[in-house]
Order: sequence, then C-alpha cells, then structure tokens
Amino acid sequence: MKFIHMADVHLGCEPDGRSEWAQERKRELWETFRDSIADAKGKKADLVLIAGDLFHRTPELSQLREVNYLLGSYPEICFALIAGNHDCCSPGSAWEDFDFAPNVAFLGSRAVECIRFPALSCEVYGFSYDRSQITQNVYDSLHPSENDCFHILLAHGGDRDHIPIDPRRLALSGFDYIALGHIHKPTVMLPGRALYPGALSPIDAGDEGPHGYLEGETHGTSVQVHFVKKALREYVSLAVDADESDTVFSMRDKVQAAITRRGKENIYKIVIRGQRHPAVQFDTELIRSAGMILDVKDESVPALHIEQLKERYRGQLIGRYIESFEAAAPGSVEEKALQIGLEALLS
Ligand SMILES: [Mn+2]
Repeated sequence: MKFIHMADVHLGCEPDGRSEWAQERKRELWETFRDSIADAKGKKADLVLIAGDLFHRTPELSQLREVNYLLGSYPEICFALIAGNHDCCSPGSAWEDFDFAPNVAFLGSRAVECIRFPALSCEVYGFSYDRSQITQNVYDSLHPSENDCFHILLAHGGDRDHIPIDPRRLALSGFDYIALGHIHKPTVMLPGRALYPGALSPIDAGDEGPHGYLEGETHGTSVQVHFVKKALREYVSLAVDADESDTVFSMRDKVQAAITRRGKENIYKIVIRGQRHPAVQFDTELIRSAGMILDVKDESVPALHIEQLKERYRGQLIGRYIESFEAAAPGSVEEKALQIGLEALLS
C-alpha cells in the first residue's frame, strides 16, 4: 500500500498578514494542498492521511465544500482526516453534519473511531479535537484490534496543552504507523513509525527550512517513508555583511544579490552585520524592497578608528573618554561601552 501523510495545511490562514504578499500566500496554501492531492494520484497512492489542522480555524461550510470537491475528484484514493486544535470540531460547527464524498473518512468524534479499508486491508484509528486544548495523554493508552490489517493511528498534538505524547509508550502501542500532526517542522518521533511531516507550507516566520509531506509504502507491517518537499517557499534568515564602502543603495544591491543566490521565491529575515562607515545610516525600509523581506535588522556598527579619533580629539571630551577605556579587553563589556559611548558622542 502506498500512502501520503500530510498535516497542518492551515487553509484559510493568511501568512505574513501585514505584508504586500499576504493574499497571494493565502491562495498559495490552497494551491499547494490541491497540488499535493494531485500528486497522490500521480504517485498512485492508495490512501492520503491528513493529521489535523487542515484548516487554520474551525472551517466554514464553504471551505468544507471546497475540500470535499478536491478530495471527491479522486474517487480511487481513500482519504482519512481528523480535526486538530486549530480547526477543532466544536459542537455546532460546520464539521458536524457535513456530508463528505464516499472516499473521504472524517474521524470527527471525540471518542476513538476505527475506519476499515478492506481493499487495502488497513485500519485507521483516530479522533478529533472538540476544543482547542486537550491536556490528557489520550494516545499513550490506545491499542489497535488484533487482526491482520495494517494499523494506522492518526494523531495530533504532542505538547503539554495538546495531548502530550510519550514516545516510549507509543512505541509499545502496537500501531504499525503513527501519522502525526501539530509540530510544524518535519520531525521523527519513532524512526519509520511515528513522524510529523511538518506543515505542508510554512505559516509562521519561525517555520524555517523545507516543507512538504511524507510519502510512504508498506511492506508487511514495516513502512518505508520519505519526505517530499512541496512548499513553494521557505522562510530564511540571512546575514549580509556591510563594510566601510557601503551606502544604502549598495547595501540593497548586496541584499538583492544574496537573495538571488539563495532563491528569490523565499521569504527573508535579513540581518546586516559588519562595520559601516560612521557617516552612513542604513534605511532598512528601502533595503526591504530588495525582495520578499519581512524584516531588516541593522546590527552593523560604525567603523571607529580609535587611535585616529584619540589623536584628533586629544585633550577634549572624546579624547579623554577613549583614554579612560584604554585597559578594556577585546570583547569585554568595557569595550562595548566604549563603542556605544563613542557613537553617542560622535553623533
Ligand atoms: Mn495543531
């Protein structure tokens, strides 16, 4: 059996909400999801597992209809999904009496359900969040029935407020594969058995690194699983060095070149380091126009030629200030005080 395991798609979320590209990214989340479902057909997957937080919030009817249209277009593929903490199946929500296509199994109850796929001789166990927090470690005591099926647990959480999971107890549970969701970075809990694919697309600037889904194939009760990069973009922290020759525009050019090397499609957090000319102030808003940049932090320091300054201001306040730090060791707090004090005095 071949399967695709994804989680934390967060449809409806508007990543980078205050940026110029927020709407584009909101649409991208849907497109990437649609593409991943299309991949399942291309790869001839039998089963697609969606381990919670498919939506950013408890879905509206229109969003459920959209997803149902996409999944229902592939009647030869089985889909199994649960609601996570973000899109919890709260009483009265549109989840409750939604009529999914026959190939879609929504394990919407708060109690553990088991869905059997006889053609795949596979059973999928799981339940949905009915609220945004569940602090009981419900997964640790779950066990599949004793039969010859391949046993999958669809599970969401793993931190203190969202169903804490003890990997040692999970390892003893008897499930052949545990499809996890909630942690946005691809993470292995038990090698080949319990994995987080990470968010399908990165949602938060902290979600650095590649994003996508897991593709697996079963051999008896063992599983071979690997990560497939699918997201169009990554969040990247990038340091760019300034030197004394740099101006605001030359710095923007440098940032642009660094972004071109690393990939223009990515979303950046830029930090300017190094020593700038004392007369230059970097206009971070202007530099931000060099690409998809969330934030430019200027951590450069003015290049201060201490000996020259001491000569030039000998006998004056600045000269005496420098002399009073003569014993400062490199990297010491005194050296930092010298730097900060000089910047203030010189400006
Ligand atoms: Mn979650």
